Amino acid sequence: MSAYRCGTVGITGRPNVGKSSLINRLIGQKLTIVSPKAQTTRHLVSAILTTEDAQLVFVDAPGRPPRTRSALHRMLGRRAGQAARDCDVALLVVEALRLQAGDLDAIAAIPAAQRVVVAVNKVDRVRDPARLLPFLERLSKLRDFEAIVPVSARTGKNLPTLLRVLKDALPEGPAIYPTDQLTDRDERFFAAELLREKLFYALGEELPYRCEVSIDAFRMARGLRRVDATILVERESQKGIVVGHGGETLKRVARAARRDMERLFGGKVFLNVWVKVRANWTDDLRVLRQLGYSG
Ligand SMILES: Nc1nc2c(ncn2[C@@H]2O[C@H](COP(=O)(O)OP(=O)(O)OP(=O)(O)O)[C@@H](O)[C@H]2O)c(=O)[nH]1
Ligand SMILES: [Mg+2]
Repeated sequence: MSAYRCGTVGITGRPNVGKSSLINRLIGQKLTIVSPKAQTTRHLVSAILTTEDAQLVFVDAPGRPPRTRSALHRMLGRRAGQAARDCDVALLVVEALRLQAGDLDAIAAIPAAQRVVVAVNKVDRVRDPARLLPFLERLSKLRDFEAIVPVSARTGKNLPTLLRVLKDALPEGPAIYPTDQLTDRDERFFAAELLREKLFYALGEELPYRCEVSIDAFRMARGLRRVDATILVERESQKGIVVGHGGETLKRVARAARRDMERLFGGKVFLNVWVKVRANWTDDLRVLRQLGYSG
């Protein structure tokens, strides 16, 4: 029998290529939030996959923001590169047939000595398979990769191959997390993230980037989780949009978030949500630190 392997897999790639979707599909649980909009992920989240012969610790990370606009963007930019630096193997995610400047930036930010596996995601969208081979060839010239695997987070195509390649690239060693542990984050963190994800779906193009969620209280009482959350926005007018006509938008967002929390936590949740204005929170270092953005 081959030796047990264990290590960290740091995700990198431009925004919206499906990094978080891929992790969720590999783990088989929604641990990291996903949306059709770029820059959904803001935090480093570990998702742990334990199998009979290996433990893989996937570290999800934000895609590299295109421009350095606010203090929040600068922090996200630092996190984008960090996961691929501080890991045993980097997993670069690109979109099939869509190589852009952001992909090249992500590749350039990976240290030369780092092992890199490439997942060419969203192959379910490729209409003409003949175009895939030249694309893979073009990719292979960009850097010395351990492997390039065409996959689909949506259909699950080729994910067993991707897992095998990643396992082979990990060092030998015993599991570092208990075998039933799925993540390094607590329920409080997921409560905030799931609520933030619903804002990405409910609000227009710009507003999700002006919103953040903080959890004011998280208590367990007689089998019920009571969660008090605040959605921060930057302006009074934004608060109006988040609350919506007759409070409809906020109600819808809270209901969807509560359902996801109940699914993830496996129990009933009572969720209270407020909306507060914190002018310029995306540029306020003190507020950003309170929200868990550091460095
Ligand atoms: N068709 C198709 N869509 C996918 C696939 N994987 C992800 N998507 C979609 O791509 C969009 C972005 O997915 P995310 O997982 O949030 O992407 P990300 O790279 O984590 O994005 P950021 O966190 O913003 O950097 C979502 O709408 C997903 O449903 C796939 O294999 N096929
Ligand atoms: Mg993401």
